Order: sequence, then C-alpha cells, then structure tokens
Amino acid sequence: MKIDIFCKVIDNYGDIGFCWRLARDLAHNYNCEVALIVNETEKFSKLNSKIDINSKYQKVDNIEIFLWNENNFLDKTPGNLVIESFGCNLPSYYISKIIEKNSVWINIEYLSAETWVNEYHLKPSKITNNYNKFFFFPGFNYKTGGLIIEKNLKNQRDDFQKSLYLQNIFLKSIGIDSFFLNRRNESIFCYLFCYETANIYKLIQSLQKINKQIIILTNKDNKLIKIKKEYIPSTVHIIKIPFVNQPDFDKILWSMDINFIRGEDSFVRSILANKPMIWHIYKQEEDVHIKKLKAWLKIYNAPKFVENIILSWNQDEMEIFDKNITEAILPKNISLWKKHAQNWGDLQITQASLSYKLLKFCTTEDKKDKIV
Ligand code: TRH
Repeated sequence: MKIDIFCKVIDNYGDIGFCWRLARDLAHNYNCEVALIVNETEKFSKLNSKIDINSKYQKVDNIEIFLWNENNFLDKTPGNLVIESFGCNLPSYYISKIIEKNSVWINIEYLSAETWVNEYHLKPSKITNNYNKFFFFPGFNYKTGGLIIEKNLKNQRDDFQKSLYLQNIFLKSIGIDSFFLNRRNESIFCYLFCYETANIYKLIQSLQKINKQIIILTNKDNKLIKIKKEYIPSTVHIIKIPFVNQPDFDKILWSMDINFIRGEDSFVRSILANKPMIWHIYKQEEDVHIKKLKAWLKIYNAPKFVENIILSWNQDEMEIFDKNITEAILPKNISLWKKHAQNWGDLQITQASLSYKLLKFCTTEDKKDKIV
C-alpha cells in the first residue's frame, strides 16, 4: 500500500516524533511504500541523524521525505491512504487530488484517555457529497486506534532488559562513566525529559532525601544542566546526555529505574518500557491537560502514592511530591510501583498496534458509506 503522512512541526518534537515512528513502522513492518511530507527538517534531524536538513527530497530508511513548503507545489500523486497528522491542514490542490484518486483520508488526532475518544474514533466528516475524511484516535483500549507497537518491540526490549552487559555498553556509548555503571545496584538511575515549568530545584531536594545515590540523565537543554554545582546535593549526580535517535531513546527508557517523561510519544514509549515513570503532560489552556492527565490516571489505576507523585509533579505541589516520592522509594513500595508499571506495560503491548488498525480500516469495505 502507498501511504502519505503529512506532518507539521509546530514546536517541540512530538509531531515529527510520532509521524516518523509511524512511517518507520508502516514501511518496515507492513511493507508499505511511505512518503513523509514534513514542513521542517532541523528538529527531525535530531530524531534521525541521517536526515539532511538542506534537502527538499530525500530517501532515508526506505522512506521518501518531501519538504513541505506552503509556497511549493507538491508534485506527487496521493497514496492509497493519506494521513493528516493532528489536523495539520492539507493544501487545497492536494485535497482535490485525494478526492480525484479516491484515497482513504485519515486525520490522526492527539492521544487521550478521555472516554469520549471511544465514541469519536473513526467518525467520518463529510468533505463532499460522497467523500469522507475519518478521524482516528490513538488510545489505550480496543475501541480506539491503539498505540504504535512494533512487532519486534517486546522481544527487543526483553532481551535488552535481561542483559546488564548490553545496557552498560549502551549507556557508556552515550557518555555514562563506568564509575556510575559499576554502582548500579546502589543507585537509582533516572532519565529526565520534562518541560521548562517543572520544578527541578525542588525535585533534586526531594531526591536527596532518598538514601541512595541518584543518577539523573538529561539533555543539554534541560535547565538542570545549568544549576550551579554548590546547589546540587552530594548524592545527586547530573549527567548530560546527547539527543539520541529514536531507537536509542527506547534503550534509555529501558535501562532506567525511573523515567521522568513528557509529551505523548515519549510518554507512550515509557509505558512500553515497563518501568516506573512520572509523566509531565504538555500544558494546555484552561487546564485541559489536567483533565486529560486525570482521565489517564483513572485507567492507569496505580498505587495512590504513584498517582500523587504524577499529579503533584504536574501541578507544582512539591510538598505532596516530596512526601510521596520518599514513600515510593521504600523497598516495599518501589517493588509495588515496578510491578504496576510492568503489568500496565504488558497490558498495552498486547493491544493490536495502531499501524495494524489503520491498515485494517483502510481495507474494510463499509467506510465510504459512513456519513455523519
Ligand atoms: O517534544 P514533546 O514535548 O512534544 C509535545 C507533545 O507531542 C504535545 O502533544 C505537542 O502538542 C507539543 O509537543 C507541541 O514530547 P513527545 O511527544 O514525547 O516527543 C518527543 C519525541 O522526541 C519522541 O518521539 C521521542 C523523541 N526523542 C528522541 O528520539 N531522542 C531523544 O533524545 C529525545 C529527548 C526525544
């Protein structure tokens, strides 16, 4: 099947992160011919170092990549399936070509655990009298479009997690010193990927109360990197790591004791890493994000202290965070937390993958008749 994926990078890495992951999954695991049409290449190049930021057309990992510029005519025949990601508004001349070719046109929406998603998944929107565009919602249950779960993900993850040797080689390759790697048993390794608004000063104060060495891996643009040495407790070690390609990003998450994670795509990957995680959700106006967060916490159904940690991290209620993180790290609680993360990750990984559901929908007969 020939597939076009349109992606507009607005800010951050979430849009291109999701689209690139989807493109790779469809091309490599379902033999589809995929074209990714994207409006910028600089952020993109951080997720895949093979991307040439100056190129208007390139083929990377067997995926065609077109630079999408509003002023440039996209000289391309639409695929059998055209994916508009996150309502990124396709050019009108291309819409005409889609209708003419009678391609299936799907808009993939943002991830949410809210219950209305179950109802709106695959709802059509009438474009012309006999032509529909469909809304596809990723999600956490069978009524939704699911999550991107590559066919070999579980095996790759399990093999990697079973081998401390493989993990240490990898961690060394991204700059972690053997000094820390040799003390993994006595330490807590955390990965920190959060928004500017996160109260990282209070975070390190809380973490120092834990009676262990805390190793925090984070990227150079995290403000934690800029904190003066004298403000960092002696048991907390902050290690700057590079921005890595997407497959290596998984390996970071698979290797940690706790992942502080943000956005959507990395949030999903941390769920699938089966490790304790603390989600920093993308902030939206009128606290819409808190509603979304609570909807997910409801289905996540974690021990209360985990729920409190995640809620307080997002609402800057650092006293609650402090009390709960120190409680969480007690041996009986940390094993509860680990078990929960594992069970929930296992539950999600057995879902049908988003790519599979997408392709299945495209080949069903009745979709053209669904009129709103
Ligand atoms: O970058 P984000 O904060 O993106 C966000 C959200 O998607 C949000 O919904 C959106 O509206 C907003 O941007 C504008 O977080 P997210 O979604 O987790 O995307 C990060 C991507 O970057 C993900 O695919 C993982 C990838 N990544 C790497 O591949 N390597 C790295 O080293 C890092 C740090 C990230």
